Amino acid sequence: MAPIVVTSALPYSNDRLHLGHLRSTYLPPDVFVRYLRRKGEDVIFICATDEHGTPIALRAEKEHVDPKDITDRYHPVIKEDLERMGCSFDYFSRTTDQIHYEMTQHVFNVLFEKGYIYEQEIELLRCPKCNKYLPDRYVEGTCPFCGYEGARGDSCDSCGRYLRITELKDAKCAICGSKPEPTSTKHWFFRLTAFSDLLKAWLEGNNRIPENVRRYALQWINEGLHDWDITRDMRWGVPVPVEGGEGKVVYVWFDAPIGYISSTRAYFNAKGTPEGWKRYWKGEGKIFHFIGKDIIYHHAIFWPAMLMGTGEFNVPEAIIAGEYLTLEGRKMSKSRGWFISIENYLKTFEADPMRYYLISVAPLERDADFSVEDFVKRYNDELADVLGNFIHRTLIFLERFFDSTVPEAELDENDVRVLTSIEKTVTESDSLLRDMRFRDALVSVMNLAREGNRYLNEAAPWATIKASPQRAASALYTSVQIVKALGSLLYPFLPSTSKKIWQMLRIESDLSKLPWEVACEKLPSGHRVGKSFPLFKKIPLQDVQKVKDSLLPRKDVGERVSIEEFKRARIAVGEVVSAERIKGSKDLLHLEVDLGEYGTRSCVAGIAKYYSPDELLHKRVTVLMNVQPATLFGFKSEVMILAAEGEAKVALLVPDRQVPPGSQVR
Ligand code: B3M
Ligand code: ZN
Repeated sequence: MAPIVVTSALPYSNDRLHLGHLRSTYLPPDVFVRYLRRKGEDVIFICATDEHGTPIALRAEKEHVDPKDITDRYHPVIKEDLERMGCSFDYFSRTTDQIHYEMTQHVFNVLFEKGYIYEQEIELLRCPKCNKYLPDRYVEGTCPFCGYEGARGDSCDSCGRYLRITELKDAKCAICGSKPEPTSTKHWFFRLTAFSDLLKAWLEGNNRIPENVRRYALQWINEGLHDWDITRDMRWGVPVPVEGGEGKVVYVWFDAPIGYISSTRAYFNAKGTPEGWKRYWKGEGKIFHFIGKDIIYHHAIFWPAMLMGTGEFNVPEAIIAGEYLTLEGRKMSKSRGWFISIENYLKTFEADPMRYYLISVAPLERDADFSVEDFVKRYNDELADVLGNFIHRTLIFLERFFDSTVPEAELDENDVRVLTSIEKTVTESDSLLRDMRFRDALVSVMNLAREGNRYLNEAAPWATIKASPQRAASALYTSVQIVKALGSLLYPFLPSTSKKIWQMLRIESDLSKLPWEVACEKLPSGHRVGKSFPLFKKIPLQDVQKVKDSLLPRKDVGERVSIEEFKRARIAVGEVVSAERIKGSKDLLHLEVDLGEYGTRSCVAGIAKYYSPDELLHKRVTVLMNVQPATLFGFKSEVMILAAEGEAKVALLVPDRQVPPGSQVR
């Protein structure tokens, strides 16, 4: 059995995590690892906080604190959030640990000695006003590949490409906004170009690498790789360990993935077996990385090349990149406040319902959406009705008719058939989990609960208990075996629910250590089970709004205005009496608006893409009458027409009853 190390991407230690992170990077490997442990595999689950890099340094500079103060603040809360969600890391360290510095410098030195790292004078950017070099995120500008205007000095958030700082167009200093000046300085480069063929062969020859990762990575290789600048002129980071490197550190994306190894080492040091880590990273060891899709480049290109270059480590067995999660149909955005943090979610719910939702909503390689209504629906229909209700009914009837004791059974054909479906589910979920098809595996287990419900409804022990107590006994014997199987099989997905089921059944053994196949072992007749308690309390539909209020972010409405201030804006209903396109403009229409006692006013409106002149004629609309007038394309614009804008659509505000032109909005 080959040793397996599973990792989650290392979160930057300057922010708490949200549902998007959970979905792509933290829950799937946890499911995988919990399953592998039950299969008796020699597996470890490793993570750490990523504590270097310019975002942290930049923020420290703005807050006038040491970068370490910031990472000290976030490390414990990030770890706690993940642990409360059930992520069962064997070790969660930090890239500021001493051992990480040693490991990073070791890798640097080995690559340097092998000629894969070389020195070069290069042109970099320096801010004349701040009087310093501007590494990575200290510079903002336009992406030369996709034209995105918010690209940073090291990468483009829009197309996901890695950038060299001098490739950025219209560069600006992120601190003061000045135009930086090119200056020359000495840096170290990783000879990435030497690995094109090896990377290609590795990507093409490994069928455990999912298609999305392979496709992106091969596309980048085919576009041509560039050697990679792996040092920075700044103090925060791992010092460059070779001569002439004083005052420089290695780039955060060079040291961060090495954190996977150094955290493994820290784990074995803590266990008192410092050599133990080697088993996972060398020889037979297999490496699985779970990441978000925005960092495929770093994991499928840089990192394997670094590993290959050292000649000391294995290359990853698989890199699994979860696609995006949207929130209520809109892209999640940290900067716009549109996300649900783990911290906030856990104020209202336990971990398992979200684990269930995020794993079952869609396979990892597809985009998915979190919506509160869908969450409540699945919670009620699937967790409460299908799963909870089946278990509850089984235990209640056992209590009522058989004093909470598993009865003796005389199985008929139907009972046997149902019991066989336990074995079928055990085998099916086993192979799906091995293939990392987490959603399908969960669906398979939930189908067993569905089957249990159907069976119980048909067998109806509450109806047969009088006339045919043996039938009722066999039905409840069969049902409780399904309950037990569910308790066991749900463990990778819903660990605390599993534990509760075990408790209800009064099974003493530690689920995390039981073989996967334990689901097939029958609870013996005569075993006394405990009392049923609700696993998932149904959410009444009238409470959906409350759930929304507690989970969804509410954007700040901005500066408040007084009624008096608002009244200065004179808004009135008007009727469009003429409408025409403006020659030479795709966006503008010229309108004449009848405003009753205020007369007819001319208006230039940027709505030509959304409304035709015909549609507008005789429409009652609302306008701001006392806006500062302007002239556009030779037309006077005296009033401004009011419209709402959302999701690339524009809608005019119209009164919903007839009121005469000139009626004021107050
Ligand atoms: N710290 C977080 C990210 O870009 C970054 C991951 C490092 S993994 C070695 O999502
Ligand atoms: Zn500046």
